[in-house]
Amino acid sequence: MILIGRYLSPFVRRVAATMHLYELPFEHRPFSVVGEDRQKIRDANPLSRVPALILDDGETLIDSGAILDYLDEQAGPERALTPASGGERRRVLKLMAVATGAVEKAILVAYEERYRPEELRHSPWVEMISEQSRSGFQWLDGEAGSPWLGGPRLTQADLTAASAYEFARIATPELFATFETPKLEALSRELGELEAFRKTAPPV
Ligand SMILES: N[C@@H](CCC(=O)N[C@@H](CS)C(=O)NCC(=O)O)C(=O)O
Repeated sequence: MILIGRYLSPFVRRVAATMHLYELPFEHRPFSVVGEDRQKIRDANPLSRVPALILDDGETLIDSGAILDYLDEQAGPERALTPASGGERRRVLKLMAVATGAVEKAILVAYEERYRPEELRHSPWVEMISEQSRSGFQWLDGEAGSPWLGGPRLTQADLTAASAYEFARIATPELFATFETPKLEALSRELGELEAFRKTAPPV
């Protein structure tokens, strides 16, 4: 399999960490969504987004949620990091929805700073999306358990939340200026103990 996208992307990272944990070998092509690799990404995904996963038979999967669904299927119900049903599944899906939502808003904030000229920025809009991101990360911090978010065992919620959190700390540190996130810090440290997660750490 071939995984397209840089590990700086929290969406690529959660897929890569999951593949390492499931011991599914893959070739990594760290193409960037900006610059000369854009066409190569578009060849795999009409939206020019990462991640994309090219399977051994040539089929290409896009969107990290759909890719994780495929990987869970490959791992089988015993090893899948997303619980199969019931309240445990609903909780993990909710945690993942908040984590991906919070980081999507952080990405928008980063894009505002990176791509929009300062004189064209509309500060109420930037404040609105910043607040959504902050609120998501604060909520996650309140939910974090000991050590895992979803309870006693590691789930996809942990990989997703830590990937999202670590990205936002790098790309939008200003979002965290007014509150502490001790539990997300602890989660990040705990996952850092796992080689499968550690080796997906984006270069800083
Ligand atoms: N819902 C998508 C989001 C993927 C996404 O937003 N990827 C970013 C990189 S972090 C990207 O490709 N951005 C380029 C763009 O959307 O133009 C997923 O879960 O895979």
